[in-house]
Amino acid sequence: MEKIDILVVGAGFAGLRALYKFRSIGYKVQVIEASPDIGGVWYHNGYPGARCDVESYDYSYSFSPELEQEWRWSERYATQPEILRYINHVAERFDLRKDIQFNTRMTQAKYDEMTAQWVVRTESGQVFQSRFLMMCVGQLSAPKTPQYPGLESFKGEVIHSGKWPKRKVEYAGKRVAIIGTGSSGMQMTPVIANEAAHLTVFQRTPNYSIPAANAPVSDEEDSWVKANYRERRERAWNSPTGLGFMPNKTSALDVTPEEREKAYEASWNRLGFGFALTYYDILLNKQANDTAAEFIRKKIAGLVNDPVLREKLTPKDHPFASRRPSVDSGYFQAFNRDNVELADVREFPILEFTSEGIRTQNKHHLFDMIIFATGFDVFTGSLFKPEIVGRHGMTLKNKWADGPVTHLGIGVSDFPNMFIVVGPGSPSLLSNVLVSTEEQIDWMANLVQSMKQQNAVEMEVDPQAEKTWGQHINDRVKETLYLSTDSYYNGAEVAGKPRVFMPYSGGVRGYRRILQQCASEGYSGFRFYPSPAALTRSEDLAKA
Ligand code: N01
Repeated sequence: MEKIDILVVGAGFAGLRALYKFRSIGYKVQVIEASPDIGGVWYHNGYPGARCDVESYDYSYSFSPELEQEWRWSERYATQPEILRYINHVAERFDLRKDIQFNTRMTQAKYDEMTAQWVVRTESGQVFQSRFLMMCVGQLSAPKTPQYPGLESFKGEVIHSGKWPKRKVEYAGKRVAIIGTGSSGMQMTPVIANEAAHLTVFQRTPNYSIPAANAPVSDEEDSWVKANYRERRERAWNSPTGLGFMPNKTSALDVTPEEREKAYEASWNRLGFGFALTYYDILLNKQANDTAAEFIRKKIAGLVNDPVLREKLTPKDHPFASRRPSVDSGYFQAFNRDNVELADVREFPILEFTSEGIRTQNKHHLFDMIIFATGFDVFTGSLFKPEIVGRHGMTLKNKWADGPVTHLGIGVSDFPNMFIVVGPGSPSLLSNVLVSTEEQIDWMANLVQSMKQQNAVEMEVDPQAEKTWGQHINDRVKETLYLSTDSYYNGAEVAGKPRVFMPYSGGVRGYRRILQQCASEGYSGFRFYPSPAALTRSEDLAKA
């Protein structure tokens, strides 16, 4: 049995950051990773056209000014291979690999209440004992494949975007299907369309998208960012989304239509996600949102030649950004090509897979390759894969049977000495997730240091604090338009999943302040114990 201080599960951006941080303050850290290499989602999502839709300079670690200065991003929005190169560079530079064990899937983590230790078991039968368990398993790492009748009978290749093979996938000259029009489907469509003989995109819900306006980074731009990196980081940390954009203080409804048009036009080909902050109330007020949604619909109309296709590709059934919009590079334009077809599955649902393709209500589509870009069991899918057992045999799955409950998205009552990084209850997927990741990990490290100063061996969330945080999450989301539609934010992406709004919508800046306040109050809502609470209780009982 290997004894360690911090067992980190997952070697993506979060796991590597946790390793770096806790090791640098003197803890023995072990990272276990189910995959053969580092990178997390960026290891697995190698589909054509995969790139980050947060600007490269902001989707990077801020903890080392030297790292910031030496890394040279080549494009405004980095491709997946470039992000993976960056992650590998970080791992080499800070000698992280020596504390990561690959091909090691955690099957169970069980808290031993008497010794205040987590006992972690892996698929291969290895056992670790650790004081703290840190879950860095990501929110988009449990791919979801709809189970259609006949799926197994298809003779061609079937691939999920979130488990893209490491070998070269040959789609040139082939008949390809993409099912799903979220960010993954929208990113790969124009790239695959360029080379496939024929591409059919199966769409259930038309999605809003903003042009990436991607471009190479010039030397001047690179020098300018590097000379001003601290200010750029400060802006990101203090912005609502962690992207550095401050919302315009004006309401979309307080300006003339002409002024509004001008403002949207100015944001459109420049800001990516920042478009949603052109006015502060776009995500707060339906009427304000309508003005942005209408602007995007007009843009789509200008991009798609065929009027029938245009109509089908235009999102109308939900407010803009109430579900995750995409940032694309030529998605709508791809449908002007002769080799690209749209299959609207609301109009003609998929009936079955056949040995040769997909049969919908109106047609038998023939394919050589079918790509599922159908997303993930978001937020909880990866946390529920292993069995996590806290106090009194309580499993995380049971604890969260009606949806996730946490204090500040960081800890869960009944699960002492366990941390969850950028999981439910935190800004997570509503933010630049790297900003939230670093913020949380540094804060957790301070909490662990505070425990050390107080000679505490055990930390546990107060159930009342959990209730209060849950209430706060619900109060904040009611101010927004997020609840007006089904989305993976509220568990609608998986049938039978509790319909609970999972991320924290109060913004990165607000969340930061809440974390700071909690720390200044001596980590309010977290109880510290000088010896295992269960042991003390059993000794007291014995005395009585
Ligand atoms: O997954 P999604 P994704 N039949 O869940 C459809 C991040 N990301 O992999 O909307 C037919 O968004 C589903 O339809 P509907 C980003 O946070 C980031 O694209 O449920 N269709 C939808 O169209 C993103 O939000 C980058 O009606 C079915 C699609 O599949 C998240 O990952 C790049 C279906 C799933 O969309 C997930 O994106 C890529 C069915 N049975 C992704 N089931 C960056 O740039 C599902 N669909 C950083």
